[in-house]
Amino acid sequence: MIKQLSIAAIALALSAPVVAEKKFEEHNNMMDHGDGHLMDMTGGMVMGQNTDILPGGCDSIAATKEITVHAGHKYSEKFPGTMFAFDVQEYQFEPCTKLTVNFVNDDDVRHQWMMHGLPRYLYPKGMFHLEVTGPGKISGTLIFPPGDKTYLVHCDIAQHMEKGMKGQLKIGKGDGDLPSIPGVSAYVIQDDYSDSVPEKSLADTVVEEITDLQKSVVGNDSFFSGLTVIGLAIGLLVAPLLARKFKGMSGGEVITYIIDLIKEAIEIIIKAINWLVSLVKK
Ligand SMILES: [Cu+2]
Repeated sequence: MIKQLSIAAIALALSAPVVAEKKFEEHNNMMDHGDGHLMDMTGGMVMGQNTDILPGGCDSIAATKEITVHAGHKYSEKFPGTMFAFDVQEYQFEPCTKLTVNFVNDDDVRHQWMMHGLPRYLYPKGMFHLEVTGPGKISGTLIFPPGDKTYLVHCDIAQHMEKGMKGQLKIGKGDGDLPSIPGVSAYVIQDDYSDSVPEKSLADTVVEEITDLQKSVVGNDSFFSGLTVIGLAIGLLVAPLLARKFKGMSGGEVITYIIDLIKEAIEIIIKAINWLVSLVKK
């Protein structure tokens, strides 16, 4: 019985799930669902793939190009306020170019390289889309339409574009810059921190005044801070007075006396603060 139990325990230990880091995956064994839609069971997807149909207005394929695009958190480091980015924010190609995009996800989350505004008769939903979940690589091909136009490329996962994962792809001369492309064009909504600087509080004002006072009394490079010096001076003056006062008093009397003293001290401090504030406001 004991032997059986120990075998069961060993079996349980061996079957315990091991949390392994996800390995880089080449998504090159895709199921073809037709209409340029390919996907696999491990988070790889291509939509709008077109390797051979010439868009209307293109006499022939003008050029055949290939690029590798990286997506990852680390590429956002050069753009303050962002969290995600592609390694490159701007691309330019001749009209009617056949482009193969190798999309590499350097993060452990899901990323996309999605291009919008393509002719819908050729690209379902006007879109060319590459997607990889976790570290990996996927490739897709499309043929650009003719004409000068600027296309948005972005990651459509919630908040990834807003946090920096977007770029622009110009066909020909393009037709202007899109807004909020990190490092390329101005943000539509610029971060504004001007209201977040808190107004000076009364306590800050008092501390500043006291510090100034200390500097004028003790100087800046004194070993003792001004406050220490003031504290020591008060202590030296008050201690012998108190010692004389407490002679012959009962414990209760001493406590009552100290509380009265503290009350008086607080009143004096409040008066001093009011005076300092009135000085500042002048
Ligand atoms: Cu993303």
